[in-house]
Amino acid sequence: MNLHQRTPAERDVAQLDVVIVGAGFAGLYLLHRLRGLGLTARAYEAGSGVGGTWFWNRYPGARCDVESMQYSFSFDDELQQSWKWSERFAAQPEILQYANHIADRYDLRRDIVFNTRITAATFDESSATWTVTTDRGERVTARYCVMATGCLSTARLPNIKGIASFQGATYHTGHWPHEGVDFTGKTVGIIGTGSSAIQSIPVIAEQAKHLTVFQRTPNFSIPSRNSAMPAAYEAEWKDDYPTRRQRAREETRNGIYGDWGQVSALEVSAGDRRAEYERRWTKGGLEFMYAYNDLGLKKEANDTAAEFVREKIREIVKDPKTAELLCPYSYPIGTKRICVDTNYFETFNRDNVTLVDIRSAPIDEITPHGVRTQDTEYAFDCLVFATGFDAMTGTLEAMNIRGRDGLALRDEWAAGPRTYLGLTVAGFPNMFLVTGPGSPSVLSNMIVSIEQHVDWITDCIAHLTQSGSASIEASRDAQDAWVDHVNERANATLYPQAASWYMGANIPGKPRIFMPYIGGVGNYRKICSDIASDNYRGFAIE
Ligand code: N01
Repeated sequence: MNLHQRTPAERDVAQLDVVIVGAGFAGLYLLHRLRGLGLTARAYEAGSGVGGTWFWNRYPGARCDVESMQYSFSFDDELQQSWKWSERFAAQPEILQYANHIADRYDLRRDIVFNTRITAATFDESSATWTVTTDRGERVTARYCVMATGCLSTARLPNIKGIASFQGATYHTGHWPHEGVDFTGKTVGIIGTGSSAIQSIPVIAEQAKHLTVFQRTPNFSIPSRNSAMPAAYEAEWKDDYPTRRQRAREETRNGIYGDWGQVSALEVSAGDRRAEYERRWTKGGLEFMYAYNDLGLKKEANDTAAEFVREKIREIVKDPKTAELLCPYSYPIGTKRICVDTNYFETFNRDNVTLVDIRSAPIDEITPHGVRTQDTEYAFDCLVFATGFDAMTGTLEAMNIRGRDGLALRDEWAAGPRTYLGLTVAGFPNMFLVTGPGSPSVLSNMIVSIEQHVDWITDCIAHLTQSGSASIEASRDAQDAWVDHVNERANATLYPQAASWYMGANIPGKPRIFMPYIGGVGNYRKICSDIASDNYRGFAIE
């Protein structure tokens, strides 16, 4: 039955076991697992289709920087054996096709309400239930509420004077028009040089009459060396899937099976180190950063990798002044999300591409016709904002989430997010977060982390259902201890040295807290399992 065919009154009284916010990969898998438990669940999705991040981020060049053989579900062997990826790194349309395949294969759409945004969620203590409210004025009540809202789902426009006055077309990479954009013959300005910009700049440059890139902070990027999926490589993976998936889940820092170096960058000779970086640069992809085990920990070790990449930039980019502007110096490599590209630095050798350094001459204003920096005025037909997201907390805080005693999540997190395991929040019984702050989430292969969280949450709900319990809530003490542990692990690394979105530094006024858990997915999985096995240590169950 199509849920929208029900009358408002029928919808108002609907009682579910679980209400899910979001139908990206997390919401889809959760719905599938909950159905398997015989529970009633429904997902609400703001978009008109499934796929979450891959539904919204349709900018030119969008693709995943985790290899396709690994950026995919492992819970169903038939699925992973039968699905065929066409490229080593899948592009957005193919990943979206995969999300749609998941929805169809497991018949999930009948329990997803599309084009509907959850605006509020309120816990009622007397019944231990959540009531969520939609932007269509519907309310639905459920025992449990799971926020499968993604980590990068609130796109952010910069607070630049005059932004609304621009008379040409404007686009945000995270909200790209579904029909695509034809930049042929256009003069285009793009603001931002993060992962989204680094992927889209080479593709837009091929189309546009002229592309001007406004860069505030240069980024480290590694070539992907993407290719059509080699048949032998696919077969090797499919033959060995159980072992590789298990190792990715249990033994790695980030849920990616790969060539992890076991020694310090400082233990080997300069020549050997150079050869190793060269080998990894030639192979392409994120594995460059796995070369040594202390690149994220020791500045001296990190400097060796950073300088190698800067040398590559100087080699690739012909104009020495442009090359130098593209070289990052202000943070250790990897402490802002490392980028993976196809022809990014090469694109600055094109005659129709100009790099503008807005660190030395900031943007003063967006005008009706373009952009005015402190020293120059630029005219454009189109402006692209590749300016990122209010990451990890933005989507949750945009909803009016109220727990015990009317407590608002926004207020609880005013000084930064506080969670127990990144899965739950004290004061918010029966609410779960998938890949929330305080879990490995954005530092990991998201699908590995999503599967782990969804499995943990469904096991927990099964346990509560079987034991006849009505509610589960993290204790403040357990939460405080977890937050301390998350901070302690982060502070032992170089990561807090970067003004990154991991730190909330891209949003004026956002507390500077390193939000994800950097203790590693293998280690984290074990902690979560041990806590569940120990009768849900740190939780009150009633
Ligand atoms: O966003 P970002 P993104 N004036 O926040 C600049 C994932 N992802 O969408 O660094 C001028 O990284 C800002 O400058 P600065 C991935 O996890 C994955 O690119 O703050 N500039 C920066 O250059 C990634 O990390 C994939 O100085 C302004 C840029 O805008 C995350 O999504 C692909 C500005 C924002 O970069 C976010 O990436 C794409 C202002 N007022 C994304 N405000 C893959 O899997 C911001 N900027 C490959």
